[in-house]
Amino acid sequence: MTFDYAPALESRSIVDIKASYGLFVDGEFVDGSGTSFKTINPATEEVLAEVAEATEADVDAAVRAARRAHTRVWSRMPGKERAKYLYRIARIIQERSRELAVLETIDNGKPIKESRDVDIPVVAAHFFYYAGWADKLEYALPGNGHSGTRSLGVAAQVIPWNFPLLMLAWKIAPALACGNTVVLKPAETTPLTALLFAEICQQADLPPGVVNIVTGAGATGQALVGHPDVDKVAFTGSTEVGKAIARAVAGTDKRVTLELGGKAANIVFDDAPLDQAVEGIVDGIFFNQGHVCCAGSRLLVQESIADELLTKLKRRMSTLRVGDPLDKNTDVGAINSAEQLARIRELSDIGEAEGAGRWSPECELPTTGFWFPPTLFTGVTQAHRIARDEVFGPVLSVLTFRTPSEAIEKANNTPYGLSAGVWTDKGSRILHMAGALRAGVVWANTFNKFDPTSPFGGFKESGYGREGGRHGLEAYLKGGE
Ligand code: TAP
Repeated sequence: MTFDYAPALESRSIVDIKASYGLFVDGEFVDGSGTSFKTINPATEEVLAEVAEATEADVDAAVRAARRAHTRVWSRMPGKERAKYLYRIARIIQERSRELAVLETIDNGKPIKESRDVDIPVVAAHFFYYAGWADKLEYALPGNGHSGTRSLGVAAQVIPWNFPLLMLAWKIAPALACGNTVVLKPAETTPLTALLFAEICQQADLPPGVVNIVTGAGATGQALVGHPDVDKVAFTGSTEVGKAIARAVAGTDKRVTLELGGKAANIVFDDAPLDQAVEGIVDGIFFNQGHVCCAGSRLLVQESIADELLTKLKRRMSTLRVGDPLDKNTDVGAINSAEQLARIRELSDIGEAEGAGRWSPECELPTTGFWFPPTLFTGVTQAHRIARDEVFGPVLSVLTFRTPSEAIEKANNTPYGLSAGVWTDKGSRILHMAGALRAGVVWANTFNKFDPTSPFGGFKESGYGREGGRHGLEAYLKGGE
């Protein structure tokens, strides 16, 4: 699904952003009982809207609505009927994809060509995929001819700002297919597409209370995951907050899945197709400004080809266009927030102070908004902070290795274990590396490929549980993992 986008200003006018938004509870938009916060366009710092900050009482009302909807309607509905709603939502997402893409780009800062060609089509694909599962999870109840679900009940879902609508789809589509109802909290800096999704639920006539959206900051998320009447907590975000959530639910019978941070190695062997590898490296770290949990933020390159690869990589980086996210030619958009920009700057300055060589192509950054150029660090050692900490920005650390076992040792030398990439001509080496790398996803001669049929998730401090594919259903079913 591609569209020819008109110039930025015209694109901006195709979305109707309201001055203020309430919460979506029990099928309606309602005022919150607390204060509100502003969401801004990170590319311009323009205030987009005032959004309700859900209090504990608001969260409680949303959880109650979800419980009622689960008990009275959704868990009793035959799977084939639930599927119809999911298919309807998927089709409306396709129909309104242009509006969703523009809104995502305005609220998040990501290039329109990414929200248009990746985020929104994959969101629709998730709803189509899980719609197909809804009638395959039933079991027959003895005697009465009706079927039942193995649903858990009410799912509390908390998501980050880097793929706002896609993370929502990863959470809501499997939960609903399995017969659960949800209360979802989007990130504070990117609430708008979740609120537009609430409108889509109304348009699809989804029964009230099946999906509830509570906006707010960390305290709202805390109230939601801590609510005594939620059965399942699904969190995507930082390892730090993930650990706090695991502590908060310890000792309860809430089921939990955590999708957390990463520090992926993208490993290039001397027999790799180098031009293809350069494209994969660029996509691995500069896609979505590097705000990607599975970003290939550590490039491990075999020593004998390091100079040649770096020359090609710098040449390719020099062609990246940084700027207006609504311009369809833009490759690297705005950093999502002033806080995230400060973190990227701090870690990059530490990298330089610790002795790594810093390089960025010449590029003129806009004077308003939050921007950081595509950046490369060479001469990085494993002791450097930029090789260890998740930067979550367009910053690549380059390390070298001589042997496959050294590559494996370096790649695994991280508390994270979400993803990795391997570039080589040898099939046997791909299989060997895939077995040896402690990462939930290992891409071979490609990077950042997402599909609803594939499970995604981490080892170690990258969390536990899987989203996507058949595996993604288990987290929402009784008798699952
Ligand atoms: P976080 O700061 O952890 O925030 C994630 C969500 O949790 C936000 O909605 C946040 O609200 C909320 N939150 C904050 N404190 C909370 C608390 N004590 N209890 C409950 N909820 C709380 O992460 P982020 O900065 O938005 O996202 C970046 C991180 O997410 C990176 O580490 C990245 O690797 C990770 N991530 C992982 C994946 C997967 S699939 N593994 C995918 C995307 C991102 P606020 O918006 O108000 O902070």
